Amino acid sequence: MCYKKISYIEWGVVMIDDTITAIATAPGEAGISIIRISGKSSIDILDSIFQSKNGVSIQDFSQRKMVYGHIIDREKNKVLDEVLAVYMKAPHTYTKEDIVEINCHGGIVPTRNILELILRSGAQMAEPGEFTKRAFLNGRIDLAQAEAVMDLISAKTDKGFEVALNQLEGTLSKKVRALRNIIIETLAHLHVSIDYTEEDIQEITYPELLSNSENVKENIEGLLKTSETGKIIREGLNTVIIGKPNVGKSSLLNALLRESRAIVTNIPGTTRDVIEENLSVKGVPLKIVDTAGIRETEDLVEKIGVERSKEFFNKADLIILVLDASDELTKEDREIIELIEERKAIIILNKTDLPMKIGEDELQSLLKEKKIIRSSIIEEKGLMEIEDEIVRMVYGGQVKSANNYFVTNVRHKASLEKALKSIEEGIDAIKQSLPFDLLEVDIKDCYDALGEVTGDTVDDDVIDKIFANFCLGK
Ligand SMILES: Nc1nc2c(ncn2[C@@H]2O[C@H](COP(=O)(O)OP(=O)(O)OP(=O)(O)O)[C@@H](O)[C@H]2O)c(=O)[nH]1
Ligand SMILES: [Mg+2]
Repeated sequence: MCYKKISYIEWGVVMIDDTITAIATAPGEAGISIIRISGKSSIDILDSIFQSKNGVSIQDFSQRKMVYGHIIDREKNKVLDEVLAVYMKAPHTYTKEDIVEINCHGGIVPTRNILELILRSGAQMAEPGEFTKRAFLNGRIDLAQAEAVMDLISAKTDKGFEVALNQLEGTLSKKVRALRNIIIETLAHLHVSIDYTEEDIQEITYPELLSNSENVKENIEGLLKTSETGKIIREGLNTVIIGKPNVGKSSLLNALLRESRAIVTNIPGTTRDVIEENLSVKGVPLKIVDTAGIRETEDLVEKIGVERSKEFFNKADLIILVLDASDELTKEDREIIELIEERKAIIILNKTDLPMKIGEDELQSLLKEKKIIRSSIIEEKGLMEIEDEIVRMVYGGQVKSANNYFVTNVRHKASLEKALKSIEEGIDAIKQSLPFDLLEVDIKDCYDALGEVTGDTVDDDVIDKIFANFCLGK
């Protein structure tokens, strides 16, 4: 029995005829593994390989009920494993198709043997992300929601997970759809105005067009504004700790990490190369780099370290400059302060437990508007303020709890930028009172670009590319 893959479009719904299977859990030794089957034949396949304890067919049990039994290779008359199996009927399932899940013993042998048996029984091996792709093609979720599934799995921080979960629940999609609805109404009115000029129909006016389009434009800009934070939530904020030697840079890294990662000594030039670490500050993921103190040096190894520090400095999103309060401002400090003038930076005045020598007035005048945080890493003071400031820098002026959607995906960002460009061109055309059929093109382009986010207007090859990045069994 083999189910050939035939897809055809019927009433706008893609019907998929073949049944797919994959191991849904991570490979290797584990308590249990789960093998998934989805498609028309999944329940028949389970029936043909599963024997419940009392010999009753699985189909005589109600759906969504875990049934205890064994997987039997009937051809070889061999028991493959002791399992719990469940079936779920379409359409209220992950893929909107009939789904089977078999919980077997975790381990390479039982999972491989059961998977092989399912394949022999007529299922096809699923491609990466194919279960989620079916959920999309069968209309249960849109493309942005499908992408959120992958983000959920790969999220490294609580915040990343929370944002992905919101996206999965459709927060971003809803916002985009609302904008598309405004546009479609405008387009409809525009159409009528173009096609039925002779008749007694209220034509859309230029001021009306302008106000609708500007509303759309502002909303797209609002979404795009979240993308900088969105990128950080997804990929981490590139942060670099700089300062002259011996000010406490490595001590700060260790304090933020809450472990002794970098060597700390009172010898200037202790850190000779960059040290990279990932950490989460109140849910904000940071890719943080502790650098070799920047100074003129003849030591070759240290020289290379200083050069590498400068490279990291150049590409950082956020700079944490550490200064020593117990020392006077030096030429090195002044040079570094000059370097960060145009950059997003947090200034830390460390070693405040020692007698102050630094000229604070001069320092503040050099730093202009930049905020100075006092700390004594050794006495564990100021760390909370530093963490709060990092979070504040990331969210900018935005109140994070009020904003539960962020554009985290570069594909979405590109589509929104395209939509923005089209609506801006449309607005220009409206302002010049160009003919309706010319405006219509720009407004329609904006509508289509927004549709790319939710997958309403997107090419098949884009869809294939997106799902190819998923893991197998999802
Ligand atoms: N009194 C005092 N000493 C501190 C403080 N923070 C760090 N130190 C000490 O300052 C010295 C240098 O600290 P590090 O963290 O190694 O400094 P660094 O900036 O990484 O130094 P290099 O790697 O050499 O550039 C160590 O002896 C620390 O214990 C502080 O808040 N107060
Ligand atoms: Mg150091």
